[in-house]
Amino acid sequence: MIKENFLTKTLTKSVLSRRSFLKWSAALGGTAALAGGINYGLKAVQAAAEDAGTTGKWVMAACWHNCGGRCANQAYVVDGVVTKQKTDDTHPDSPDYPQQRGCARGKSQRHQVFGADRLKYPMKRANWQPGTGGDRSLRGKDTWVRISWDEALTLVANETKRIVQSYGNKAILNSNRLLNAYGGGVPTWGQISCGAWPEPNALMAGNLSGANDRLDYRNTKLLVLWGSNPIWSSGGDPTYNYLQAKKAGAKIIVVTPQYNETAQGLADEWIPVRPSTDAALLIGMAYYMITNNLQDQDFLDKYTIGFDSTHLPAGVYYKDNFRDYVLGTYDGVPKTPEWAAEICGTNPDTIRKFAMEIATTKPMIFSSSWAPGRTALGSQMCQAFLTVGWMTGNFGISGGGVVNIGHAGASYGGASLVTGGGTGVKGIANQFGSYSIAHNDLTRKDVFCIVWDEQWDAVLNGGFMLPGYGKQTVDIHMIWNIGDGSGGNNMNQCPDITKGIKAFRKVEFVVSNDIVLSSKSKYADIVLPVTTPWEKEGGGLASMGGGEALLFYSQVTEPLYEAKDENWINRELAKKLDLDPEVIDPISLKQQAFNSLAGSKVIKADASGYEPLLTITEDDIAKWGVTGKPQAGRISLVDFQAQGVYQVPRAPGDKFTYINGKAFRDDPIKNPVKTASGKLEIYCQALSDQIKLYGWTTLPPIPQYNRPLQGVEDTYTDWEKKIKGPYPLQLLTTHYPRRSHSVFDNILQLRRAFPQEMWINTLDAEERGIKTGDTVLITSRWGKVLRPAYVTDRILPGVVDLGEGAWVQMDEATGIDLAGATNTLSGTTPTDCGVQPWNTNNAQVEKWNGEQLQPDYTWPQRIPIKEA
Ligand SMILES: Nc1nc2c(c(=O)[nH]1)N[C@H]1C(S)=C(S)[C@@H](COP(=O)(O)OP(=O)(O)OC[C@H]3O[C@@H](n4cnc5c(=O)[nH]c(N)nc54)[C@H](O)[C@@H]3O)O[C@H]1N2
Ligand SMILES: Nc1nc2c(c(=O)[nH]1)N[C@H]1C(S)=C(S)[C@@H](COP(=O)(O)OP(=O)(O)OC[C@H]3O[C@@H](n4cnc5c(=O)[nH]c(N)nc54)[C@H](O)[C@@H]3O)O[C@H]1N2
Ligand SMILES: [Mo]
Repeated sequence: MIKENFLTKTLTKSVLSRRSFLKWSAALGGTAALAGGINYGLKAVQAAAEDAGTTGKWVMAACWHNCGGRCANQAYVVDGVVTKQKTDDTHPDSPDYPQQRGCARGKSQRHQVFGADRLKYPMKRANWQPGTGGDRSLRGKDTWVRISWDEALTLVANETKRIVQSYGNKAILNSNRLLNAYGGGVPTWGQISCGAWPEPNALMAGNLSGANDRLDYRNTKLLVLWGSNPIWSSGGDPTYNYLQAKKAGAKIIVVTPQYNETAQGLADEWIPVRPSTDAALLIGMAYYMITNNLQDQDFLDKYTIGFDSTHLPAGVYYKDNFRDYVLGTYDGVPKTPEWAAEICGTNPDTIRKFAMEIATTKPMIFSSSWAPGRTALGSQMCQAFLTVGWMTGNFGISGGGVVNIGHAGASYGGASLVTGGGTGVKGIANQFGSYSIAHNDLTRKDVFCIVWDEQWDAVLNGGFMLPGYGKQTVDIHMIWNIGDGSGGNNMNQCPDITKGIKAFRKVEFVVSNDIVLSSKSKYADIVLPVTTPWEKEGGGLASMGGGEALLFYSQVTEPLYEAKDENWINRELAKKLDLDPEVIDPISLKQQAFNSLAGSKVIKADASGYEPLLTITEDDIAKWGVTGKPQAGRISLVDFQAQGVYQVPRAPGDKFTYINGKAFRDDPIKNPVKTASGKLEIYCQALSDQIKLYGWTTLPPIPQYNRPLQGVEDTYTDWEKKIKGPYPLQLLTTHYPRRSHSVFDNILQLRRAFPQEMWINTLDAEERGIKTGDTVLITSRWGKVLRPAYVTDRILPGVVDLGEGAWVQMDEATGIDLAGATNTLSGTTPTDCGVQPWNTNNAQVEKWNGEQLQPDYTWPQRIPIKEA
């Protein structure tokens, strides 16, 4: 499949001039053996290096992707190439003082950095023309032409100038530091990750929905992990920390639509629930608690508002309280476990037993991940979850907690014990501002940005909705996918890839920087190859272990091929755009790394404050070749660099032990929660107002279950009579161990270890004549994908699951994505405060009678093919 590719030329022209490559080339029998890439087999390179008697060295290396872990990743470097990897062995492992161990992805990093499919040169699309874009329909299927950096940057600068002069900065979608200085581009935003959680966390709980210290988890009797799968999706130590709680006697319950790896490997009990129906399950539990008087009424009375008619905020109609909604006092619908079961699918007896258990086991940790909030009307899940948790009174106490935890899972909980300093580089603001994923102030006047669900419609049709300000128009002519670091992959990771491809093919110019031809780059006109953190001068710092440890990673190898760092790209583009390069790129990477080191702080032994982490001498400064002042700290810079990790020693009961919300629990008058009322708000007017202000959906101030768009009800044409519709299944898109989002999906070893398969229940499979391994067609209202099936009883009937992040491989003739990128199936229906409801979707699955898919580890890699 792979014809002549750039790689052959790479090795003969530029890279082979380097000493080490010459050596391997000789050892491997000349360039022919290398035609498959320098990772033609890293094993071969390794063998060659060993044969040649070369000795390498271990260095601490970066693992920079968005999985939530920042684990210790060490690389064995032989002449600039990494031949093997290992993880944290900087100190012996123990539960109190754990190693920061990496996963299969981190340990595959060398296959990414040295992969045959690395972007090697600046390239332009063969049929691209400045001014018009040439034949734009060829984006994504054109051939590529290698060009020089000077040509590439001149073309990018000229197109940017032309588009800004012709249409203004609002004609550019996305921005970065450099473009911000040139007037900016229209930013995109959304609650892509934490779902609906930030607003309920802020407005109901005053952001006191965090976790206790990991060591305190050992004091709990019951740990509920709602919508969580840390074994797959909490990189680093969280699962290990949960395991310590279990060893200390905690019972663990997992509540998810699938019997996931965590339910299997860690939990004592699994409680199944249909996706997007958690609010119903929780309200059914509340009914059992209330009717059996199991709620912690003293806690509710003292610390919360809105639970019953006598504890409502002033002016609120007495009927609008949670208790009466649950009992059905005024609407005539008691929210019994049977009522809940019809929606959420959980057995009513299980609901009762579960409610009894959480209400009567103290202390208990009631913890949810973000996944159940990444749903349509997701806030109602968050409202119900916090409320039912608070009904048990497990707040602000040792061994307890009502917790929403992101992808870090159980870790430190409190403020970081050791932190890196700043780089010294000041940000350059975009004139269009942006909403962030967190709780936003919608009265700001300086914002013009597009929610991710509406970006492709905005490009195609010119319209989108700006929260707080209503319908807006925009006329986009260019997509700016040059990021300052991992800039995101808007083509692959945003809703509706089919529409995304049309949008990319509409504009006059698309530019991208990247390390591989990821989906956003494949559909670009010009791609700029960037260095990975393994190739960057000076190295850098990463916070690990929930802020208990700091990692220093070194430069592993010289920049590969013609890859350049983002700072250099910004600087050179600045010159061509008549901007001052010193403003754009004021501090060298090495100086930036040094500044962060010098500013690193560690908590004092008595926990009274922070002190400098590093002792730095004149000699160090001279060796680094940077400017700086000597300073005294806890350990020497040289030791830190050699060790790669500084971790604060911990032991149960130490001075750093953190209990979330303790001050409020101890004295609610003196230490009110940062909410409108100063209490935990079961009735939260601010939340309801905020959701309404965003403009997409509405929810009442108290937790209720309301029917979401594309929820379980919409799998039926008639929900009352239970007549199934054209999309009779619910589709989950979980975070999958093969990848960090789209990153690593190109690694063949990971493809082989974790196949991109669709989970389907045995009953649903039998009905369709599907067996494990069969190719199936998955269809949603938004698109179609092909994938092999995994038939299992580990997922609820009526639910299917596909891991998110596979690199879309659109078959243009049929419109079917062969790779199974879940965003071919996810639609553009923003909800709540700008949430992308990934886990609320309907699908149909059928056996595919066409050609069966070959395993994707046998597919050709995305290596740019030279123009014919
Ligand atoms: N390997 C890997 N790890 C990752 C990432 C990755 O891409 N790969 N990404 C990282 C990032 S950025 C994030 S945000 C986190 C996400 O981490 P989480 O928010 O925890 O999301 P998931 O891991 O997708 O889902 C966790 C579990 O929730 C269940 N679930 C899904 N929908 C629902 C629902 O409606 N109700 C209930 N009760 N359960 C539901 C799923 O079946 C799954 O078992 O993962 C991080 N970790
Ligand atoms: N259907 C569905 N979609 C989802 C989700 C879901 O659950 N379901 N989850 C959502 C979540 S939680 C998140 S956080 C988002 C993540 O969405 P994104 O942040 O958009 O996804 P990534 O794949 O991490 O994008 C990283 C990009 O940076 C590039 N890159 C990697 N290393 C470097 C580097 O060193 N320098 C530069 N310049 N580029 C680099 C990669 O090639 C890739 O294109 O996805 C969301 N999308
Ligand atoms: Mo995320």
